[in-house]
Amino acid sequence: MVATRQPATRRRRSEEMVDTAGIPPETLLEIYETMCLSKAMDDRVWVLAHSGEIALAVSCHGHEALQVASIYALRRGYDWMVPYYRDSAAALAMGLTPRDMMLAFFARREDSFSGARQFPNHFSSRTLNILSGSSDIATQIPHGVGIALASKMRKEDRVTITYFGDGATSEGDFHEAMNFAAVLKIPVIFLCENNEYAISVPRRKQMAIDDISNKAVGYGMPGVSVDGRDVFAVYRAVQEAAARARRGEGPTLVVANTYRIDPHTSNDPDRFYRDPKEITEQRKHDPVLRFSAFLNQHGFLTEEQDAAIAARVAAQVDEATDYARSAPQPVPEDAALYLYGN
Ligand SMILES: Cc1ncc(C[n+]2csc(CCOP(=O)(O)OP(=O)(O)O)c2C)c(N)n1
Repeated sequence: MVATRQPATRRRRSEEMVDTAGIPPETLLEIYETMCLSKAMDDRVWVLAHSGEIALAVSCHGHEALQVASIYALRRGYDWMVPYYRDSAAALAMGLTPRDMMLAFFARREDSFSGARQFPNHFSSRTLNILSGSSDIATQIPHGVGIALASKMRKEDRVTITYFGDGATSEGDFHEAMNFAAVLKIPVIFLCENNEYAISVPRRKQMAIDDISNKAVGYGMPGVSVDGRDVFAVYRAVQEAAARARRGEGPTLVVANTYRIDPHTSNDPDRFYRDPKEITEQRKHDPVLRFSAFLNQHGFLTEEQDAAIAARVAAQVDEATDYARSAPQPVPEDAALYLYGN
């Protein structure tokens, strides 16, 4: 995953003090591998969509650091994740597998999200605490607040994180959810993935403020704005928001600023609304390459380890693609399943 590799450091970890926000070395590698897996899945799914094998691809390229770091800052398997359609790296970090995802992309009978009923990129898992969502922008935000309210009423110390884009912060659902959560001190983290666009609408045409976290002020909750391409900045902000929520102090708005490198979806002709030079410039800040360079520079990742990760990731994506491609289609007799009570 390293494009222009820094020379591998010869220093041993124990000889230098590197601030990793308390994340142990083996977890750093796990985070990195999940980011690489997400990127490889996005690349594969993009090709499958353009070759007509699957209906649609939605890439989170540029969002990998913020999504994976935010999940690792929580208690996976215990806390709740309420995603939107761009959250595939976060879903992988929660424990979904490439096979789970490919079965849904190919709309196979075995698809565990919905038995091939959902729109692409609408991940869910009962066992991993990932809520199924709809495609309507921002509707998942009040759902996340509702789940977090249930945790509070049950006196559990579970936190819910709900994700959404910059465009979603213009929706009524966002405002109502923020207000309700702040008034009732609900243990929810609002994580805004600011990628500068809502399809073709740039952020400056969407809102008159520069820092989206200022929106928190109007509801009486803390709002923090961080570099969404920096694993550690996001990890710290979410960890603090989660601690606050578990202490009963209520919600936090975390805004992770990044850039959407790929078009909105595989059907989006983005050349009509943004300059390709802008994308070329932003690619230099690719969060996966940035994290790889950090790990390499500080002796957490050797070239051999990086090659092994790339091989594992490629094998997983190949296996998932082959499995889903040849998995059985849904059958007509199942069409009404999950729609009506029996
Ligand atoms: C209520 C609603 N309005 C419009 C749409 C069409 N739509 C789909 S994605 C999208 C842009 C959302 O942008 P943002 O929230 O910034 O997320 P991003 O896709 O950039 O990650 C819009 C307007 C929709 N799905 N739902």
